[in-house]
Amino acid sequence: MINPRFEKQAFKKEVKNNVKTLFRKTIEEATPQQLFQAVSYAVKEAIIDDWIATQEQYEKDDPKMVYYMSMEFLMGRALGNNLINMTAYKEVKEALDELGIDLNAIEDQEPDPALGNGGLGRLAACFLDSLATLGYAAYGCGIRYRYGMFKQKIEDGYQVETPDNWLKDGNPFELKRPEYAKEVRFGGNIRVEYDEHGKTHFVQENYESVLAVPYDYPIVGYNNHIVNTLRIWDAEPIVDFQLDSFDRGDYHKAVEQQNLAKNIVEVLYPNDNHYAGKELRLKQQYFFVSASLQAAIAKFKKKHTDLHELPEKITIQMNDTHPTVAVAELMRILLDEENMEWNDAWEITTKTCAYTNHTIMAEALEKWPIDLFSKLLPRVYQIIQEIDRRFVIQVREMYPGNEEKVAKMQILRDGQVKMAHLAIVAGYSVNGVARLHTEILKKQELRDFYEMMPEKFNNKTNGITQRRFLMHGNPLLADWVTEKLGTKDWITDLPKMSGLKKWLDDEEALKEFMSIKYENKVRLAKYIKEHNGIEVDPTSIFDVQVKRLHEYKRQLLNILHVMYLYNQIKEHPEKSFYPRTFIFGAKASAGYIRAKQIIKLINSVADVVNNDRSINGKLKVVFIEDYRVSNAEWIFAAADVSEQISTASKEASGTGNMKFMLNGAATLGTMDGANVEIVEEVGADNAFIFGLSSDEVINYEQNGGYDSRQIYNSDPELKRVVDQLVDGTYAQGDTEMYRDLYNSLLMPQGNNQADVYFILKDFRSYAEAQEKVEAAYRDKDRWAKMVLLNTASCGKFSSDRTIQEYVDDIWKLDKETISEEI
Ligand code: 26Q
Repeated sequence: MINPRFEKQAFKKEVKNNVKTLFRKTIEEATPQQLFQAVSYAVKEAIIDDWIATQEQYEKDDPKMVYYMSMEFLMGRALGNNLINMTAYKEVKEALDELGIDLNAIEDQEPDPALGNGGLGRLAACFLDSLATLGYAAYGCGIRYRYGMFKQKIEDGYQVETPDNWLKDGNPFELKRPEYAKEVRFGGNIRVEYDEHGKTHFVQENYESVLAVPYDYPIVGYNNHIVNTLRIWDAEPIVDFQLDSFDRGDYHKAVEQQNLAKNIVEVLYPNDNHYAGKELRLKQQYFFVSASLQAAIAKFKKKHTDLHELPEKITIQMNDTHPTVAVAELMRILLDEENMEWNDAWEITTKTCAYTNHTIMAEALEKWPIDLFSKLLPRVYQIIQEIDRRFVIQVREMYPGNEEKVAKMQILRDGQVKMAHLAIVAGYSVNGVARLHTEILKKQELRDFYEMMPEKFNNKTNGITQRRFLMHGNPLLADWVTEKLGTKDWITDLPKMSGLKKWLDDEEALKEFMSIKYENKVRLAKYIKEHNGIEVDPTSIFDVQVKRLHEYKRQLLNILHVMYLYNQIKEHPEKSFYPRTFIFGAKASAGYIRAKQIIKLINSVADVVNNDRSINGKLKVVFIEDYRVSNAEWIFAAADVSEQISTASKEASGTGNMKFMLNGAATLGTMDGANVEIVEEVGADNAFIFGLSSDEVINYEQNGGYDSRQIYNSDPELKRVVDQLVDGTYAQGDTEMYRDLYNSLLMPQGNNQADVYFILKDFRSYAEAQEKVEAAYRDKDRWAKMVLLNTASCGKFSSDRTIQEYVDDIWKLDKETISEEI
């Protein structure tokens, strides 16, 4: 049944009216941005009804809820996605057509909400979509950064960051909720008081504080009238600068609080998989965690009097260690504000909090200097000391005389607060994000904890939402899938995709599948022409690597191979070579120099290769500027080859790999992260696997690395490529521009041998896998089957499956349904 608000005449009227009341304009006079606003407010009208009904139903049923705490939510644009989940996309498109408005152009007016870096933030967004779609009560809790992930410009081949002022035109989907504001306190000192019963109380004095003000975003479930909430917090000064303080002579305090409030939520840290021990980052963490917990407890207390029941009604999932201060803050609230005893508070906390690990990269582990931590959060620090003291007693009981264990496992050690240790000790569940990753955690990184508390450890292989990454990003394929399966079930039940296997031997179907891929390549080629000015051939192989730029992800391996191919083509012009387009998209953290050099190198190679007439356009290299959720949707749809080439053991899961698979691309990858499970689903013959295994990598690492010089000296073609980094070929004669990259491959790195990411070691095996890709692609029939089989085998990788596993094994939530009539 269609929602009456989306009924064509009614919807058109609403849009017209919105343009009038918001902007005093007619449709014809309004700018595209104004039309976006007017359409979005009309959509929000419809969402609000369901939102209210959902929240009333939750109020009535009182289901157990999950609070998904995350520093990042990489949501992507809301308008198109909301229309899809309300099942109103086509109706609205038609209604707007009748008004002479192009929905796609309107969607393009929406700034991409980029409150996240990459995989971890996008995973949080997919999880919210799945939670609402499956009918589970959930809150996303995060920060309303004034500036999200920076916008990337490429100037002269270099990355230049510009601020992402995503709120400048206002956000039609958000709802400010000042009535739920909470105070959050920082710093000062703790005074101990005793009451008349001799009980101790801890009072924070001389603190600074800010007001956390929530903004709610609707999270629309697919076709089920459920609307959950993403609650992100803004900071405001508590004292009103202009009215009170000046008069009261409190001018300095007022300015300070104003600054504190402004600074806290100013900007997302653009580090991905890298820890920076900045005080402001810790302030951000405590700020949103404290506000979210206060709100959660207040909500619980509206219905319940006994806090011992808290774990039956709420569960808190910590997205990596970033919100781990939650365990101590929950203890603080229970002890100091609710006057509970330690043992009771601890039991409640350890039944409520759970932790997801997203990385084994040592440089990403959060370890806060005790000095900084205890000054900023004095009471929370005292509580962590007590947690640590009791934990050490436990370790000593279990491993008498083994002080080495204590040293390895302690929360407070070497002048640091080790957040992962705190999360594991206080959490009731610890999970990794792909099978291999969880095994590595258990056997290596977190081995001591696993041995002491094996029952906490479990795996939850990541997933992605097919609503955004197929329905919205690739409507042609989505419609084709529905037609071939004869049902839309796959939209909420992705394993149904396996039904496509019956078309594997149907030539007509294969042709249709490939012509949809072709259309999507044409669409991307147009985008590339518009944004990069580069002409690419949609009949060439689109070989794509899009993800954050990081050494372990090995974009350098990819571009070195492009340099190698270029040499081959130049040297053997007679050899047949299937035309290829290598597409990159990646942001480098602003301070990550080597990552930025790799971006420059890719652009330099692109310049040389794309402008060399002698190779007849056989090879093209494109660096897509400002890779983000909105252009990602188009890129996945257009890819033939999915580059997933991290050093084995380093990529916890990867989720881009799943988005490519869903859209009918073949994986070219190492046996790392979720690639292992992708190959398991699609079969080894339908993927291109190369390189060292994670065991081999770990083994080398434990023995100080490997000798990259030996490979360099014994493989002349590879040597030539590496030397081209410093012979000026790609630097207009400058031999120093890429010296550091060259050194990284051949010179010892600190205490390690050279090439810590095994690029030269894996090069030959990568080049061979690339040859197999080319051979497979030439055989049109074989290729079509292979990529259709990829789409047909992607069922496991829906975030719906992942969320159901979290619910069954960790969260134990109650399922909710909302009736049709509203
Ligand atoms: C930590 C401290 C201070 C500043 C920043 C950070 C920080 C920020 C972001 C540390 C790590 C991240 C992001 C990590 C991340 O995105 N990890 C990815 O998570 C995905 C979802 O599970 C996996 O698929 C990827 O394999 C993993 O790299």
